[in-house]
Amino acid sequence: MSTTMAHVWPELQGKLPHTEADFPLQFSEKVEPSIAFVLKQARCQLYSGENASLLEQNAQIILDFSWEKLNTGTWRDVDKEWRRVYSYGCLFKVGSLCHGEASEAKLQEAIKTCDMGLLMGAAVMDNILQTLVGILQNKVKKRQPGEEDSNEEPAVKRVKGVSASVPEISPVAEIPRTQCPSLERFSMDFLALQKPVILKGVIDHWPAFKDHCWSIDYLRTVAGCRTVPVEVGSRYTDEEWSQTLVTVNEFIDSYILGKEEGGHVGYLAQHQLFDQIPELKEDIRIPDYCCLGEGEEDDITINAWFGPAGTVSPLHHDPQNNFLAQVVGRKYIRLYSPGESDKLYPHQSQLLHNTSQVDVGSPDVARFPDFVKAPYQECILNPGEVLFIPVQYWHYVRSLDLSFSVSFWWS
Ligand SMILES: O=C(O)CCC(=O)C(=O)O
Repeated sequence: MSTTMAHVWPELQGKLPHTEADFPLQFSEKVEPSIAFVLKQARCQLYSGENASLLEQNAQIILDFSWEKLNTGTWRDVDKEWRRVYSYGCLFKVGSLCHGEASEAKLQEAIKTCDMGLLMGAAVMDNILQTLVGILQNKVKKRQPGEEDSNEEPAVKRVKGVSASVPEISPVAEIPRTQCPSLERFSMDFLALQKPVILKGVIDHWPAFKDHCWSIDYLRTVAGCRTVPVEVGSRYTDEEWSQTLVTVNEFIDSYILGKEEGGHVGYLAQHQLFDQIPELKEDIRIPDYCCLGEGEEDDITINAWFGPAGTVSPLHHDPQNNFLAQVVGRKYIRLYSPGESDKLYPHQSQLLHNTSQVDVGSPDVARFPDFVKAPYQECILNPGEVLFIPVQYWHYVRSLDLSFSVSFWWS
């Protein structure tokens, strides 16, 4: 770890209101007076700049108290006020870490603190944590491409599970491809009929292909020090499957370059990545066809799917239309129409009712005899191609290479 010191505080401070009186701290009565008092004290300490350790202590009280609230009951029922309080706690902690000279380790901790606020908190003060993390990210030492591997073979050669076996696609089951159809053609031939199709030539202009090709090195550069949630385990239906928080660099080292002991599979599959890392969002575009939906652009959910060869998304369906855009590597995808649901043995539980009990890669035909009777369509989705998955269509996805896809859920 580098011990370089950075004077980052003046730049961060420039993004805060000029005076303490202008710094907003308004909460509903849900927030107890005792914690509201600590918030005010922390604000005063942030502006007086006299005692960073007292500020740190108060920030920690705010974080611990609100963390407890965030982890009580189901996430859906957590009051947004507590998510706001948590964000303020993160903001005060960043202030305490970055006062005076900040070591590389403190900068890294401040970045992690911002990310925790962005992931678990609710936006406060015009999403100030996003602004601050952008500044901090530019101050930390970036790993140069290949830097960590100076005595090893190039990273790309060590990528886990390169060249997983490529399944034969039966010509009768193959999902059709079409070259950049007009909006009208797509609407009439595929959307209205709810027919899957692979669109070619519709994302070639994305900066992710033209300007900064997405690669391990590029991800390290734009997001290496950022903390993100990842899924650990072969598939989300497995008992031992879990979620954890790691930096993008740690994820690449452990799960992409295979330094993780025990052959665990890790999948960076999440919807917040593009909000967290605006540089990545600038590299993609919402497909024009989404305008055929009734929702607003803000209602479109954009998911990132980044993982090594062999990651599997079990057979499931979603409540919206989907454009699954393949940026890096190839994926084997199998689709079943909603009409086949009774042959696919959905889980009984409310949580997994959209997921089949059948392991498509190795189906237990004795337990699930009707599964083999269900007709399906399949494809190998190549970089630059976009698969239209109509709403409620069952899909099973297995990456054949190191893969990065982006999905757009729209209605
Ligand atoms: O790419 C994957 O692994 C899964 C994609 C998916 O399930 C989706 O976009 O809804």
